[in-house]
Amino acid sequence: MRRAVCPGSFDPITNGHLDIIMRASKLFDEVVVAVLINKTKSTLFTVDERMDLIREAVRDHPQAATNIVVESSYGLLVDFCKSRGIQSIVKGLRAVSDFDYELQMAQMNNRLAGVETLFMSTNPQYAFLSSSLVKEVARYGGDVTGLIPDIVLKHLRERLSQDT
Ligand code: COD
Repeated sequence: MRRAVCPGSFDPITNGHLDIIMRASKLFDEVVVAVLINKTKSTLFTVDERMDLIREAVRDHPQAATNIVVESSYGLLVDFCKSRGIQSIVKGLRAVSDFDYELQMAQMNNRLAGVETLFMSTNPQYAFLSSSLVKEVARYGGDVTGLIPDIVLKHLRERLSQDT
């Protein structure tokens, strides 16, 4: 079985993430979306909330795929890959600015465990998109409709209204 992981913080999932996940699901038998836990990073949504939002976003997608599973992991991504028999990591590349760090991580992950990283070019309509920018814009009242799945938009608005 060809299995790949799409790793990230997903705080929260954006349409840029979702586009990569859906495209990866057409290339692999199974795609595991892994929410990586970084205890030094504060997040707006808990790990469980982020996983639920990903599941709902995938379910609501017009091309909903049944070969996408969502899990969480703590520690090295390559250890997660080994424990699940995952041979490939799929990452989205937005711009040259992503490339340096992504290349470093890809080479380190290959050195650590022989896991391959495959890069997919972002859909141009989401090239400027990141979870942090979405949160910042939404926090100050900007409209992020169309940049994140509708279900995420609903939860983001609720969460930010509790924060103020
Ligand atoms: N379009 C396309 N792809 C996108 C977009 C977009 N608009 N936005 C993000 N992406 C893709 C990128 O590939 C990105 O890497 C991925 O989605 C996840 O994005 P984020 O922002 O949710 O997640 P990050 O960047 O915080 O995730 C970093 C990881 C958690 C993947 C990384 O830190 C990691 O692997 N951590 C585990 C610990 C580890 O193994 N460390 C050693 C690494 S060598």
